[in-house]
Amino acid sequence: MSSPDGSVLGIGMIGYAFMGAAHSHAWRNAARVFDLPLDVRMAVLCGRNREAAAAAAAQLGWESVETDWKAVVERDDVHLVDICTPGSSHGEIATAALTAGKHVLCEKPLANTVAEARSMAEVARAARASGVRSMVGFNYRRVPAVTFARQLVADGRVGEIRHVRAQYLQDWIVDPEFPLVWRLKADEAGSGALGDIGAHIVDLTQYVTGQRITGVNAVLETFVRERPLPGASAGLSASGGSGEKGEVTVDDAALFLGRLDGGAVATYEATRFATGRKNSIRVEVNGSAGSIAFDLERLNELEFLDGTEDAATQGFRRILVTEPTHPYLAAWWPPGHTLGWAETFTHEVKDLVEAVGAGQDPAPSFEDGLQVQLVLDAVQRSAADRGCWTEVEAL
Ligand code: SOE
Repeated sequence: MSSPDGSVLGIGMIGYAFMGAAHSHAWRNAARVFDLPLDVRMAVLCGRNREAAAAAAAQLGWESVETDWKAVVERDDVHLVDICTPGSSHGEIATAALTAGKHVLCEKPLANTVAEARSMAEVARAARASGVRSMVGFNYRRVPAVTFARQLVADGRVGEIRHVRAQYLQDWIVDPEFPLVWRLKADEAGSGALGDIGAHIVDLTQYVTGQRITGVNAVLETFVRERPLPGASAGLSASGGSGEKGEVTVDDAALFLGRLDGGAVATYEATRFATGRKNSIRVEVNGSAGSIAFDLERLNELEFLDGTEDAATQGFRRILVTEPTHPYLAAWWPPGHTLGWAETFTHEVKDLVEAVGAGQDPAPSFEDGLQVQLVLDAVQRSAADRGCWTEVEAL
């Protein structure tokens, strides 16, 4: 809900590492760029270590600190809970928050298992009946060029979609001495590259094409099966601790073929072992009337080929997606003054606050998060079955 007079939306954020910092940037800036219907207050940041959480709150702009997430959910000045913790705690926190009547923004993937995601989607559905909103944080939908690509597809500019090609490539664990951080442990992260970054390209491609994956043939690989146990605080650029080793229980790379329900065929590659590729997302869609291609390293651009043009002069054109008529851009800078990665979260917050203010359901919903989880589950089942064709369970 919001404050008693309906004008203030108090935010409580649980977790404050990489994603927490990105979300904080968005909560700080969204109302300064966009004309939001509610007055966003960064009420409280929550972390288990009071001293570290207080330092983070001061740096990131939060008014107060809690060390127990249950206290955040109970606070009267918190109307929306933003979950930036490992996947293993998403279900418990989101369920408690929604049941207490707080709107929820939950980082992706929605959960670690289909069962958890299903239960979260059910709780969200029940909460929705009393005006309580929920959203999953698939931020790459909110790159203006990606949102624009969806519009082009919906307007029929690429025709009937034949091929979807998607890659999410990182390299932060190429070094076998990189420690066993939580993202490499199945009990905390659910899966590895598959859930962490594969989930993004599943959502992104389904969003752009408007089609859903119906089945997959998959391969998962874990190249480095043991890693040094980490020191006290370990993020994406962590170093090893005691010298002792532990088992890596997630995939390092996930590759799969898929069929989409509108007739397209697709290839997906998500890996943390693409040496030299830091955070590279590339998506291409080929249709009967044209093609589009997106590259996150050039996120202000969209490549578009109009196959209906004269063949002699036809070719991919590079559209600079900075015009006021492009998604989100009217509120930003004059044309040509480009945006960055962090703004995807600002757009996420803008869309969420607008939906809450309008009494509408934001997207992607927890059902959308569950549907992505069902795709991840089919990938895991296929890989465990030597890559056999595996249908995605229905919602
Ligand atoms: C780590 O791989 C990570 O922080 C992901 O968890 C994010 O979702 C992605 O956007 C950047 O990389």
